[in-house]
Amino acid sequence: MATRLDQIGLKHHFVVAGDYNLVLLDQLLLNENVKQVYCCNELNCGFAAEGYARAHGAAACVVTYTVGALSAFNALASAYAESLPVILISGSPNTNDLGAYHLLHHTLGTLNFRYQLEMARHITCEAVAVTHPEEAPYLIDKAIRAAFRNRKPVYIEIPCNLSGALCSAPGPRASLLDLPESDPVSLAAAVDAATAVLRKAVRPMLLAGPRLRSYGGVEAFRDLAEAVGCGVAVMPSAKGFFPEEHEQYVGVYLGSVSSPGCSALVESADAVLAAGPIFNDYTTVGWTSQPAVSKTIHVDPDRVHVAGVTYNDVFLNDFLAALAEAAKKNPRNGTTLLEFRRTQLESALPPTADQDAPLTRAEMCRQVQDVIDPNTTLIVETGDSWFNGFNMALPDGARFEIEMQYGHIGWSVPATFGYAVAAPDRRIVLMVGDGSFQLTAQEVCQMVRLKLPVIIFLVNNRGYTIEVEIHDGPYNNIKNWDYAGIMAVFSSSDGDGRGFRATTGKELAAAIQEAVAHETGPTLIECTIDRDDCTKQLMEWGPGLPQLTDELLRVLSCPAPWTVQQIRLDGAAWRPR
Ligand code: TPU
Ligand code: MG
Repeated sequence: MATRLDQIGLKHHFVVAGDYNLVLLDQLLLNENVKQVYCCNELNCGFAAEGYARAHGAAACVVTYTVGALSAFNALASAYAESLPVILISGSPNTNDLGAYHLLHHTLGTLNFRYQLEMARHITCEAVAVTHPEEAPYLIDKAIRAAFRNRKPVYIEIPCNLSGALCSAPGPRASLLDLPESDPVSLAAAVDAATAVLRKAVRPMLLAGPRLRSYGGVEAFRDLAEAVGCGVAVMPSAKGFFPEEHEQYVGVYLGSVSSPGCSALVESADAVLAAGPIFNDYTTVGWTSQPAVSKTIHVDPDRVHVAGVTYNDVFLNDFLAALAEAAKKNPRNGTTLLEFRRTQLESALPPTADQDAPLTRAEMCRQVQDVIDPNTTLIVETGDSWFNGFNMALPDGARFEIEMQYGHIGWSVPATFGYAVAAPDRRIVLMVGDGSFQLTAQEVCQMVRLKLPVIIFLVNNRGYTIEVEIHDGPYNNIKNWDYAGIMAVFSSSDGDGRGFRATTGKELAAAIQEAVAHETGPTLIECTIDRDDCTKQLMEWGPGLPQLTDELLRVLSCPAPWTVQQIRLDGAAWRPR
């Protein structure tokens, strides 16, 4: 296992120790090329690996049986949704325990020791359990190969008593990391069909989707864009996959809450090539906006849909590269870009607020924007931080990370930790809301432990503002914390994390100055803003999501034939029509 993790290029793996994995951890420590990084809990451990995979291409984490693995599963599901090859390794009962009728701790207290493997199958593309030392090299390779081919997580279970057993040495890594090749006939046909569509189009557009990076298409997409010469928009989770300073860049496409001028271009296009998109309820703003299917060349990771025909076994990277070769620039393709530029007002810099007035969201964003340089990775958490992030300008080289398909609040803190471990030379900036932070806050202590100079903007708006905009109630209020003060707790006597609270523009500017200069640990800046001070995009997007409204209740709940009257929970009775 250690040799393979090393050979696939991992420099670290993330760990929470437990008595089902201790011997395995000893074995992994023998390979000094792959360092162990410890986490506070297994959910965070999984998310740290997820964040590491974003920066490094792949990741591994090691946990103990059931009590550990079941927590890590949530993060593994995130890696599935976000298309990241994360390898989850779990210790498991000894191979003789079942036959010996041994009931074991950390289990359900039954003799079923298979449930964890069965559960893992639903959230991985390959789940294997080693049951004999000689099977280990084969099964480990099988899982790792699947993770790289599918860009999805995998699960490997290793019994305690086999963790130190001898097995045959692994050979050279051979084809472990190879991606499958496209079917040449399908590929050529798909490229022909797409070329014909693009050649005919007068107002073509390119749209980058979240799967573009996972499936290795970022460079080919750029080549294609330049070959076609048309406008390029990105979906929110693909922000940063096409340079924002490029002359063809037109903004973030998110239906009615797109960046200015962008949705009109995408929706009026007569051909849209969408590369690795995910159109879900969030990204279509509650199914209100999506480029017309009949006009879309829809490029999935392993197939392409053009003009009502699906070309299977055509891989995204191959397709984009081949199309970039075939596509010719059509002088008319620049029309939409020209229109776009005309509609753009001179982008005025946001006004600087009165520096002694209470801090506002707009002033906070204005100052965060100044921190983002070409070497920055901006990570944004679920909440209004998403929308704050979409609005930030990324200079060339800057990167952007978001977990918008899975949308697990609390993801960002451990994922930022993992990302920072993988990319120690980048400036890592996190924007996270108070509600999200409360889920996984403790992982900041690991940033302190490893002296990672992450800058955390903790947006304290006293609640779940994103939920307030979707559907409000008392459940959106949360207990306030002394977020700045928590850094002293995490630093204790052996760390150097710093915490500041900014209630005005002046305090924020001073805190940012300290944060940028602080190199021996993370800095958390608690930005206190009003509960209702949110982006106008959130105000429009939130109510647009399908909710359980009375109208939907009436449409969806078909009473059973014997029901004469149903009692609503609020006490009001209604009769089925
Ligand atoms: O900026 P703001 O106030 O919107 O962000 P904050 O304070 O982080 O609040 C986020 C609120 C939120 C919840 C409670 N966003 N989504 N949810 C639902 C949710 C619950 N549990 C998990 C694990 N993930 C979720 N997305
Ligand atoms: Mg909040």
